Amino acid sequence: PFPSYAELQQRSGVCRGTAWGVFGDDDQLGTLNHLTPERVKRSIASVREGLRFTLNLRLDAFEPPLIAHRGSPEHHVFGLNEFHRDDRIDNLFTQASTQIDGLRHFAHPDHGFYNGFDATTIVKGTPELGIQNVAEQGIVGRGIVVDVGRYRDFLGMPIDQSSNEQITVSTLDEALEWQGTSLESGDILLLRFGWLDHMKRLGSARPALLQSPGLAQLDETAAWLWDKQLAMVAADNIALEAWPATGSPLTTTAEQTGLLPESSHTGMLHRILIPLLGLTIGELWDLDRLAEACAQRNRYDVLLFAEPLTIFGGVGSPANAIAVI
Ligand code: UVW
Repeated sequence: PFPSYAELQQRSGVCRGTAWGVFGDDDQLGTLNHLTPERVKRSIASVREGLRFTLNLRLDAFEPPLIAHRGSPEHHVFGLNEFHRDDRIDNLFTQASTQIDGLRHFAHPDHGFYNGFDATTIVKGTPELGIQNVAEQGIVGRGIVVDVGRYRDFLGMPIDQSSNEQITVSTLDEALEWQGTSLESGDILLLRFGWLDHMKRLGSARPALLQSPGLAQLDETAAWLWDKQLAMVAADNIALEAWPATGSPLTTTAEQTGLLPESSHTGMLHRILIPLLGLTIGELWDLDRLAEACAQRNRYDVLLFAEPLTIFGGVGSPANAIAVI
């Protein structure tokens, strides 16, 4: 039987609280292992009309960049003669726009990288936990859109998109129930908070200091995502979880003892989801048009494809995500 989140907390030794070894001692895919051939086959049932929705923003969607240290891509078009064109992109930060964050992205300060891979192997030119592992398989499965933003509008309590409101799992449960949708093992969760729509409307008027509503930095969030046996979770906001993080209960021992100074990563759910649970994350996914189509049809399941770039030893990648309904 598949271990529950509560059971993971009962494990002994270095594995306490982690999913290390659950998918195999050498596993490098984490929860993407839930995408079994049977589930991939079943996801085709979500295609009723053959309508395609790209979930990708432009690579240069944000100018100035959303996150200061992830600069803007510089696109060059050149030709060997006047009848020929090639192009090149310099300064491509793989996580500057619609992205997949792979299992290299975060280590837990107390425990390290997913499945115990040594930090010294997580460098350029090595394969460990690289995004090429995901690209070799491709991500294909049943996606479930959960339109949390629309649900909160319906309640007459719109999410404050300029805040870092913590969205709890009880809101996710309510939104699923409101939609009449239930999750199955192996689903890919597509969370629309409405934040990206808000950013699009603000355009260049967006504030320099970003805040974004998102998943609550609580242990119960990690438990919910794990126990639903989700293959992957993607959202239309900047970090999937609320940003900046306010999750002081998730502060690590390394920080409590002063070994690691507090930073913008302090309290982040990322530190549980990626290294401890092996969950691949999607951020800045443009779910607006898809969610509108889902609402019109009152149907929220989709066939989802996402194919990261085959970057050997890559941390993240543009998502290249498409939904078909
Ligand atoms: C943020 O930095 C806000 O999130 P991520 O590193 O996952 O893109």
